[in-house]
Amino acid sequence: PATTMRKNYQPPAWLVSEIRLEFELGLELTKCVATMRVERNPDGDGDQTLHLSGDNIAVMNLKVDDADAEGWSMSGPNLLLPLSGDAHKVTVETHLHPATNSQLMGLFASNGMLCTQCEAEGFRRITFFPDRPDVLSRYTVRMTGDKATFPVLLSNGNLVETGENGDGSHWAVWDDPWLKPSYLFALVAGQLVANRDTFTTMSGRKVDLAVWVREGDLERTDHAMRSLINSMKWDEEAFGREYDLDQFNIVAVADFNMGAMENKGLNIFNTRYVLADPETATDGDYDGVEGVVGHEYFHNWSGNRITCRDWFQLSLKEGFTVLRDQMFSADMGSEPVKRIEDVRVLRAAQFPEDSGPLAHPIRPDSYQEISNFYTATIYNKGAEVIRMMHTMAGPERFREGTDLYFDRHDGEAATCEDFVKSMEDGAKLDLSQFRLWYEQAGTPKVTMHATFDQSEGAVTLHFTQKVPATPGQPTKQPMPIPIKVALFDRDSGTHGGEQLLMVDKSKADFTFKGFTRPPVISANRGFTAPIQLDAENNDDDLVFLAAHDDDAFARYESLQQLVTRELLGSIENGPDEKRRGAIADAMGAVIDDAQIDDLMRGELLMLPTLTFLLELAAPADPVALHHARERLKAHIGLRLRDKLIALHERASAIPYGLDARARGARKVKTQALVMLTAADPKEAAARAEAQYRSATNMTDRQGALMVLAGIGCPARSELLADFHARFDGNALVIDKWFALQAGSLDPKVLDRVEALAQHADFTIKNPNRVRSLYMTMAGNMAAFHDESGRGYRMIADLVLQLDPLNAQTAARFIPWLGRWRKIEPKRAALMRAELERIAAAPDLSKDTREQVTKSLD
Ligand code: HT7
Ligand code: ZN
Repeated sequence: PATTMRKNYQPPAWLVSEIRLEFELGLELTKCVATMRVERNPDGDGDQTLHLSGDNIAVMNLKVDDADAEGWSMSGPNLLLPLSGDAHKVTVETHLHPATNSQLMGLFASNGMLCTQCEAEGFRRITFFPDRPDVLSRYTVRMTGDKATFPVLLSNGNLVETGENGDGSHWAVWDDPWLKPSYLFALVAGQLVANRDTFTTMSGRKVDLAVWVREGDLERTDHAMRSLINSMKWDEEAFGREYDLDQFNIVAVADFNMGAMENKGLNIFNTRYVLADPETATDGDYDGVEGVVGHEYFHNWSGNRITCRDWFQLSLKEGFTVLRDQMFSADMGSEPVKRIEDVRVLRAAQFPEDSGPLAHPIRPDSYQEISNFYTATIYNKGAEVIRMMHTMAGPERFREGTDLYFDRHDGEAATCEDFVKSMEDGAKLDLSQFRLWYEQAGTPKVTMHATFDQSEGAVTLHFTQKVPATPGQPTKQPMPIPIKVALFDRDSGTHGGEQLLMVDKSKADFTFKGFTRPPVISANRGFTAPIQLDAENNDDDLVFLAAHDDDAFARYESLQQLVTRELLGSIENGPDEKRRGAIADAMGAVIDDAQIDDLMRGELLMLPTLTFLLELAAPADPVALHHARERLKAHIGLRLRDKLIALHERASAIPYGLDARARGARKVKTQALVMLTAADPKEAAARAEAQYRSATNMTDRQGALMVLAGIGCPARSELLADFHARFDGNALVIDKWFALQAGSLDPKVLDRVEALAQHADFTIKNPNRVRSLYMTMAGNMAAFHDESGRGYRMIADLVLQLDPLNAQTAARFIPWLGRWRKIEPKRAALMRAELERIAAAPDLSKDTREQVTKSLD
C-alpha cells in the first residue's frame, strides 16, 4: 500500500469555493448530485487536472459548466478531470447503497436511519471531491425523502427551507455559512425525537439546541443536554470561545466506529456517549457523556473554525481538544481525581503504544491508512504536550497564547507549528527545543537521585533522561522536561514550596540550600510531564509521601510506586513481608483519613493496572503478574477486612444522588468489595449479592455483578440471567452484560466468550457489541494470555472475520497481538504466529495490513 509522507505536502492545485449537494434519500439507494464551483489555487502548482478522490463509488453523470464532461478518466478509485482556465462549475452524480455499507464510513444506515461519517476520508465514499482538509468550501445541502421513513432531515449549519412534494415525500435545505473541509460534512435522516433547549451566548445570540434520539430513548438525554449547555458556558469563560450558528444538533446513532464526531453544527454520537439515566448508566458512563459532549463541542473552535492543513497535523485539533475536555471535566468535578484518571488512561493505553511497534510521534511523518492514527498518542500524549506548555507558561500566559492562536488562524487549515508559534508569541515561551516533543516518539525515561551535603546544608537532585529508540527513530535528542518538585521535611511533614525544574539535557543537577537533614523528595507532582520517572525513593520515603504529600497526584503516585515495587519484586523473589505490611497500613490510613473525600479514596485504594505493570516488567509472564496482583489484593483484604466491611457499610447508607458525596460512596463501595473478594470470597459474594438485589442504580448493580462474575458462587448465574432479563432490548446495557463476563476473573472466561459469540444478542455488525465482548477479553490479561494461546487465536479469528465488514474496527484489535515483544518467549511466539496467520490472508484491508505488517517488523 502507498505511504503518504508529511514532507511531501503540496497545496491543492484547485480549490472548491462552494458546493451544493442534492440527495434523493433511500436506505437501499440514495442518489447524490454534487455541484461544485472549482477555482484554481493561486498557491498551487498549476496542475491542469482536477483530482477528485473517490472510494467505492462510480460516476453516473459528469458535467463541466453544464455540458457533458470530456477527457476525464479514472485513476483507481479517483476521478481525473483535465480543465483549462481558472474557474468552472463541475457537477457529478453518484449512487450510494447505505443499507449495505458495513464499514460505517460515508453514508450508512443504522436502525432504519441514514447517517454519515466523513472523518477522515469518508466524504469520498459519497461524492468525488478533493477530500483533504485544506480545501474549505461553503456547503448547501438539499435532501428529499419519504416523509414517513425520514421525518427528520438534518445537516450542517442552519435550516433555511422546507417543503412537501405532494407525493408523500418532503425536503429540507440546510445552509452552512462557515467554510469547512469535507470531513466535517454531515447528514442525518430518520425517525428521531428531540430533547430541546436553548442557550444564549455571551454576545446575546440565542441558539436552539436539540439532542436527537430514537423514540424510547428521550428520557435518557437530560445529562447530555446539561453537559452541552455546561460546555458552551465553560468555553466562553475558560477560552473566550462563543458558538457561531443559530442551531446546534446532536444525534445519537447505535452503529458507530468511534465515540462521536464534531461535524459543524451537527455532532453525531455513538449512543453510548449520549444516553444516561441512573438505572442504566454508571457514574463512569455519566462522566463519559459529559467528557465526549464537551470534547465534540470544543472542536467547534479547536478543529472546525481552525482545522488541520493535512492529517499529519491531527494532534493540532485532537491533542488540544482532549486537553480542553480534560480541563472542563476537572472544573465540573474533582480536579485531582480527574488528573489521576487521565494519567491512568495515558499509562494504560499510550505508554504501551509508545514502547511498541506502532510507536509514532504526536505529529507522525508517514502513514498508510490515516484511520490507524486516531491513537492514544495523537489524542492523549498530544494533550500532555500542550499541558506542559500550560505548566511552563502558567494559566494566564497560556490563555494569551491560545487567544493569539484563535485570532491568528481563525478560518484557516493550520499546522502544529502554527500552534507552537502562537504559544511562543502569545504565552512568551521559548519553545525551540520543546518542538522535539512533536518530532520524537517514545516515553522519556528519567531517573532522579538526591545527594545531601551536610556541611553546606545542600540537597542536589541529579536527573538523567533517555528517550528510547522507536521504529524509524534509532537515536534521540534530550527533550525539555518540566518536573515539579517539593522537598519535604521528614519531621514536620511540610515543604517550603513547589519548584518547576526544566530537565533539558541528558544530565541535569539542581541544588537547594538551607536543609539540616536530607528531605523527602516529591517529584513530577501533578504529573507535569508524560515520562517514566524512577525517583529512587526508598520504601520509607514512599510511605511518608503516601501519608503526607499535599499534592493529591503525588500522594496517589507514591502508593502506586510502593505497590508496583512489591508486585514486580514478588515475581522474582516472593513477597516482601515488611513492604506488604506497609502497603496495607498505608491503605488502612487512606480508609480512615477523614480529610479526603470518597472519590479520592477510591483512587488511592486502586492497584496499578496490569497493562502498566507489564510495561515495567517486560518481557513478562502476564498471568504470573495477574496472580501476584490478586495475592497482594488478598493480603490487603485480609489485613483490612474489618475496615473494608465498615467502609462498605458506611458507603451503602448514603442514598443515590449525582453529587460528589454520593458518587464517591458508590466508588468506594465497589472498591471495598473488590479488595474483600480476594481475601474472603464468601463474605464478598454475600455483600455483592445484597448490593445487587437492593441496587437502585447501575453503578451499584454493575459493581456488584462484576464482583460476582469473578467468583464461582451460586448467585453468579442467577444474577447474570436476571441482569439480562431486566435490561433485555437495551443495547447499551446488554453491551455491559457481555463485557462483565468477558472481563471477569472467572477462570473459564474463554469458554464463556466462545459461547457468548453464539448468543442471539451477539452481532459482529455492531462495533459496540464487538468491543464489549472481544476488546474486553483482549484487555483481560489472565484470559487473553492463557498459555494455550487460545485467547490470541480468538482475536485473530475475529480480525479475519471482521476485516472485510468493518476494517477500522478490525484493525484496532491488532495492537493487542502486536505487544508480543513485551511477553515471555513462549507466549510471544504464539502471538507472532497469529499475526502471521492474519498477514497471510489475501485481500486484507489497508487498515489491518498496515497494523499487522508494522507489528511483525
Ligand atoms: N474527530 C473524530 C474522529 C472520528 C473518526 C475517525 C475515524 C473514523 C471514524 C471516526 N469517528 C470520529 C472524533 C473526535 O476525536 O472527536
Ligand atoms: Zn476529537
